[in-house]
Amino acid sequence: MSFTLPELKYDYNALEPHFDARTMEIHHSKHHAGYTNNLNNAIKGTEFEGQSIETILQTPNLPAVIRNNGGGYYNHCLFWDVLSPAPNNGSDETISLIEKNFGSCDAMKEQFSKAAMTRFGSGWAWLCVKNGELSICSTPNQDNPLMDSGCGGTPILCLDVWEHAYYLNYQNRRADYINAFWNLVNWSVVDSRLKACL
Ligand code: MN3
Repeated sequence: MSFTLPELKYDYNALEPHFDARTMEIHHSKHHAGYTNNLNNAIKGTEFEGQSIETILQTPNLPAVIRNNGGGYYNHCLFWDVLSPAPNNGSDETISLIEKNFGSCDAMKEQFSKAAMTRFGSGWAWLCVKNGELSICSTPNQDNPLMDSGCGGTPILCLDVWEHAYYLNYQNRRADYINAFWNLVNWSVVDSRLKACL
């Protein structure tokens, strides 16, 4: 049994003008496919073969090749899932937890955007659930909150801030890419992921 590159629920051009088709195609069919293949090759014949991706990522002191490619596999699966060409609003339950933990939805977005903006080099920004509360963090490279270095929460929303995610369309303007992301969030997926953690 091995990991499979998930098919997107939308076309490569469906997220335009916010995320352009060429970036989406390269990001999914080259980068994410690469992480998936490298992960499968790295776990072949090891104790990790047949384990869930969550179990693998929660293993302390993972070999670097499994950490990097396993993170790359998992992080992009979540990323594609929380994007939508027809963005929607969060449920009343999600919104009231955001308001409880951050003061307002705008304050949450501001804190998340800041985490994404201030991540030096390549990495990710995350909205996580831990003990029924929401929190925001960022991780370097393809690390994620599930790993031994992570916040220990379960991620329910993420943003890729590697340059490969935005450079063709936004060049050095990471802030514009982050702002564009908020036009694409599939909050009903975030709602379900949150519900599963409560
Ligand atoms: Mn990426």
